[in-house]
Amino acid sequence: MTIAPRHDWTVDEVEALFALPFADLIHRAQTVHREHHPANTVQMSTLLSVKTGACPEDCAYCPQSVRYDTGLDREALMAVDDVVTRARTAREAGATRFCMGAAWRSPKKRDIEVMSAMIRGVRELGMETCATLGMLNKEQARELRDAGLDYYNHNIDTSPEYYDKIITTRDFQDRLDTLEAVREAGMSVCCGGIVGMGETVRDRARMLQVLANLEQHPESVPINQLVAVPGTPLANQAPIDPFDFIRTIAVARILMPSSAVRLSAGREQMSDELQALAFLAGANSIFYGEKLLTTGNPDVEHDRRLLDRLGMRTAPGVIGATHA
Ligand code: SAM
Ligand code: DTB
Ligand code: SF4
Repeated sequence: MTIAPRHDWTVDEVEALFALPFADLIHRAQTVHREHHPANTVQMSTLLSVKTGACPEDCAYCPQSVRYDTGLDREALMAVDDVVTRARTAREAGATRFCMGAAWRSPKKRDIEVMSAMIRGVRELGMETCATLGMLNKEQARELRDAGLDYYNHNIDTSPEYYDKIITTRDFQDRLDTLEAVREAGMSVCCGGIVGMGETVRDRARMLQVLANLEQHPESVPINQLVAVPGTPLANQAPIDPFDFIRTIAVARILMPSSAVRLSAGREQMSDELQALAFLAGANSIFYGEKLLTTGNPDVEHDRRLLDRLGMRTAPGVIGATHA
């Protein structure tokens, strides 16, 4: 029997899921997964950083903040044609969604115009479109929607309680306001977070509780493992226990049964076996392509081989899922 998704989780209930014996948690997550999704199927998104570095925000994990010396070369907003060419290559490699990321606190008027042209160009290729451009107001969200943007990525990143240990240039409510603007415009929401930043299990539970208790679950929930980049304040952060990472995926799957749970940043640092466990725990989406935004990702041949070895196939994209 399929139980209707809940939006009233308490943090204690969520923490209790984290505390289950590992096998019990994975079994429960895989059971929920099969009730709501085709088994052995993974959705593939390719990322491109269309504007890189020099971001005024101070996110402690991010190599693109202007405040940290990470040796990253800044790049201005890319030309529309170049972005569309990259999207075509991603489509030919097998990606169904193309996600354009920009290191902005929030886009300016002219940025929205250029992004709109990019979105139109990518959508003409028959790909789903996603963008992550920082904070949006309602009007900006509507403009992007009108250009054909299917998904907007905007992560809450961590718990409300831990947020100011990671970012001081905005607050948690700013994130929620943008998510509301995206929803109101009628786009699909891609929203998740990062684990391995020194947060407690309760912080992880709170982060997932906030996502699960939104009026509507995000259609995509990226779970990133911190990529500890030299030069950032989190450069020397001790890595998370891999089983705790998998637990986070499993709890996300149980709380948000119909959402795509994306095994996101950090895959390059993971063994094939750990990634297989993540799929078993209910992950059914990945970032595909040799680069995330500025850091590495497994190469395409390796991922194809991994999916083959696991008997997994790729999911077709569904353009315009939430707006015609
Ligand atoms: N500037 C926009 C924003 O912050 O919303 C969009 C781009 S930002 C790079 C997108 C997301 O990438 C962040 O919210 C964070 O979750 C993730 N991210 C950035 N650096 C990361 C890192 N070193 N490890 C894991 N995830 C990271
Ligand atoms: C998300 O949750 N993870 C992606 C995407 N959304 C934009 C970004 C990961 C970035 C990892 C660090 C980098 O490559 O700069
Ligand atoms: Fe800027 Fe986004 Fe990086 Fe924060 S995560 S520093 S907002 S690019």
